[in-house]
Amino acid sequence: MSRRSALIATLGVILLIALSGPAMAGGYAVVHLDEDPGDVLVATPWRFGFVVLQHDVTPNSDVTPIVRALHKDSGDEVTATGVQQGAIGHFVVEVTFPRAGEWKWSIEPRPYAETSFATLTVIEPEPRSVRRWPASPWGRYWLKPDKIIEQQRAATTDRGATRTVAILDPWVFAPSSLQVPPGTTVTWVNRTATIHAVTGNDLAFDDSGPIAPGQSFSTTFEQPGTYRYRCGPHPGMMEEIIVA
Ligand SMILES: [Cu+2]
Repeated sequence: MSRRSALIATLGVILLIALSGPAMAGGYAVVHLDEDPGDVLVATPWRFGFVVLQHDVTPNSDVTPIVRALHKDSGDEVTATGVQQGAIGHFVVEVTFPRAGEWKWSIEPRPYAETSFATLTVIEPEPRSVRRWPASPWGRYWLKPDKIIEQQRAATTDRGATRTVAILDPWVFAPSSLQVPPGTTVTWVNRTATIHAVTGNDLAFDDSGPIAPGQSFSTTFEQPGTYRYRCGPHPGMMEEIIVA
């Protein structure tokens, strides 16, 4: 009898260990887009494909992938459900954005947690009648668009400090809480052998896409506030950036 209860207790402990900590986060899936989004136009269906990989290794069709996009200015939400097509674990979906501007978006391969992607800029289609550049070849030298953008970028990031958050085993962000002045660029470096992602709870937070081992992701925090974030595929990894 005592031997049996000892056995039951042992089994119970094994079960508890199996269900707790990193093992529980072990059930995860990562979404990879077939290709980078490119130019996405407002009010125009955007059809694209993606692959769902269990533990970022094995293609898995046994999920319901929900695409969710939030317009950063208005908070408008668009959702769509992927349909399995082609190889195992491959899905296609069509999304139509009703507004131009920046959309924060992710794909949640239910029952697993989401993979977030870089903020998508949805653009207005260019009117055919308006010509962007003067017909004269000399106009190109006067109006070089790349230079204007570069100058604007330099002006907004010159003052910025840079800080690093390491992603370490056993799947943690270090430091867990980081306080920085406005204008700081924070870089997350994945020093583990597993894919991770930086997914902000706040609409103002520009998410990373999947960050492969050895890769990094940077974003600049302009506005004061507390920005909580998590790892999309492993939502148990959860930390914050305080901009003050
Ligand atoms: Cu992770």
